[in-house]
Amino acid sequence: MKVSSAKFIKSAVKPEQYPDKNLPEIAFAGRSNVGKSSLINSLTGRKGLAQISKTPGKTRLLNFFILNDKLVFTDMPGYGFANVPVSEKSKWGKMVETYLEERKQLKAVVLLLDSRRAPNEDDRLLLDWLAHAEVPAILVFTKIDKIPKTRRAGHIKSALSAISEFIEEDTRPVLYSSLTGEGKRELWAVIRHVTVG
Ligand SMILES: Nc1nc2c(ncn2[C@@H]2O[C@H](COP(=O)(O)OP(=O)(O)O)[C@@H](O)[C@H]2O)c(=O)[nH]1
Ligand SMILES: [Mg+2]
Repeated sequence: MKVSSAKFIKSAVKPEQYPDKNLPEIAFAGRSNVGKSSLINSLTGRKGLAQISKTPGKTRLLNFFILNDKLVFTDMPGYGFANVPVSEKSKWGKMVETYLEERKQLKAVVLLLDSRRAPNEDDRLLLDWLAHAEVPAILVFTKIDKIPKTRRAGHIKSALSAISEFIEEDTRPVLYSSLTGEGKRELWAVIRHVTVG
């Protein structure tokens, strides 16, 4: 998609704070440092867009963006920080679970996984919530430029085996590099597919 405008709308925790736009919505989730901000910036061609989600006070919130006045992106807070207090974790859990269950216009969640690492318990928990809320997951392996082409298939296969109970057997994840732009057309095609109609 050609992004001619991309704007931050607002941050939210609770449903009454979500933007009241009735437009198709795609959310982005993943472990902290997985490359989420880089991917959102790469997809939209806006270097500073996801920086907004890093500003103090916004890092633990749902941050909503609108593209071309017709598609909403939700940047979900990154998970898996070391030393996060239990109370923070449960607040995060409640916010995320509520969003997944209540947001009617949410078409899919793009789950980012680091190509070099095995999915962990936090990734599995999110996949479990997605399944319960019946929200489709779009799997994206980030930082694929760090894996030589000859070793990619093996890496991806073993990563997928760690989450096999949550995915269809024929799942084809998108391999993405925010550095080179690899995977960008493919991910847009998947997003377009889930947001039409
Ligand atoms: N080589 C490579 N590095 C990446 C890629 N995406 C992100 N990074 C780096 O990974 C680090 C974390 O990225 P960031 O987008 O801030 O992750 P976030 O915490 O998930 O938002 C930064 O140093 C990025 O430059 C990628 O596709 N390839
Ligand atoms: Mg970020």
